[in-house]
Amino acid sequence: MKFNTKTIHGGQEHDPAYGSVMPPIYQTSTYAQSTPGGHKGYEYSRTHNPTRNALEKSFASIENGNYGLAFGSGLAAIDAVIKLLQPGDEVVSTNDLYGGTYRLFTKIYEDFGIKFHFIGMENANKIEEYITPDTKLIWVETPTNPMMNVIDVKAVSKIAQKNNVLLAVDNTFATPYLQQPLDLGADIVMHSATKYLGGHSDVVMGALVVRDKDLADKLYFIQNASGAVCGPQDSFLVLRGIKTLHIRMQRHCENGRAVAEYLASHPKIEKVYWPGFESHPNHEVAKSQMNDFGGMVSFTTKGNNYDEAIKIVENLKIFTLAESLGGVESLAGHPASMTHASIPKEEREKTGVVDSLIRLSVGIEDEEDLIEDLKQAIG
Ligand code: P1T
Repeated sequence: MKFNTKTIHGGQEHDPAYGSVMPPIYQTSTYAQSTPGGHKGYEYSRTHNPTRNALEKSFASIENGNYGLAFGSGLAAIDAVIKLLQPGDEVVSTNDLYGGTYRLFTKIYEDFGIKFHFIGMENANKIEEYITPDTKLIWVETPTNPMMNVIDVKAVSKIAQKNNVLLAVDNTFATPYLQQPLDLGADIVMHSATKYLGGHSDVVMGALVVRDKDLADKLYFIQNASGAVCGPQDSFLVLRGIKTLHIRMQRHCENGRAVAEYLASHPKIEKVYWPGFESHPNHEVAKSQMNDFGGMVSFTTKGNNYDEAIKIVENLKIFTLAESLGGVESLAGHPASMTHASIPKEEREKTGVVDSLIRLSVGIEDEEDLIEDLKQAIG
């Protein structure tokens, strides 16, 4: 099955009870048993729920994996991955990543004795310098949030395999429409399904997909034992969202390109971060591992003035000033004061998250309206 068919049919069966084409929302916490253990495969909805299972199969299908897991948020999915580790273990992570992921790693898991090394991974060979006998996981976000750096997943996976270390890739920005990290050698794919997979800014959810049965069993154990699962209504909404992922992504990419090119031509703009530009330092890697360049675009203004950046995001009328990304509607954010405020100023500035940086999640509205909006807001 090809990708565009998988988004609609991947892992899905018509409901056995009445043949409903969409899986029913099994809004139940528990299931009747005829005798202790005498049930139809479902005991309790933290462990299994038919609507969630349908979604988990869809996750596995679109990411070319064998096992999918759905969680109550993207961070809950990341949390489950880190729970594979033990005190004393080490993780090598991209240094430019979602602020909440950084906060989870440094403010929760460092206290449990896990050591994190945050490094730029644009040159994958640099990772080896940080690998010790205690390294158990490499954590990659690509493209990174919000600087749009692109990491060569195939090159990183070779290093991971050579050193017997798990490789997890946060595929939230790209989605499987643009890149499929398991095919590039990753062991775990993670999503904030809140974003493009859901696609309509109406759900908070996380996803993991793996191929290996042992790894899947460990993660299913953690999912059930820790309990950060999503509910059946939200599972239904994301399953519905995935059915249009390919056509939404196509338009996100077209509009992303138009917005990036417009911004690059604007005299007040200092720099535009979008991997589709030939001048982007990782453009060749992006071209080889992604099918297109996505709808996320970040930029800075000349003079790097905090107040000016705030004024621009306040002036926007079609772009909504809001956290999050990946919905049909365009959103704008100011990472330094919003999504990445939990990263200390000197740390975030090292990766380029400066005061004037604005991040756009370019939606699927009419391209001309989006450009007009940016024109009037930037002035
Ligand atoms: O918000 P949640 O569903 O828990 O997902 C966390 C997360 C993980 N990984 C990436 C790359 C993300 O972008 C996010 C969430 N990001 C935002 C809310 C944001 O505005 O960047």
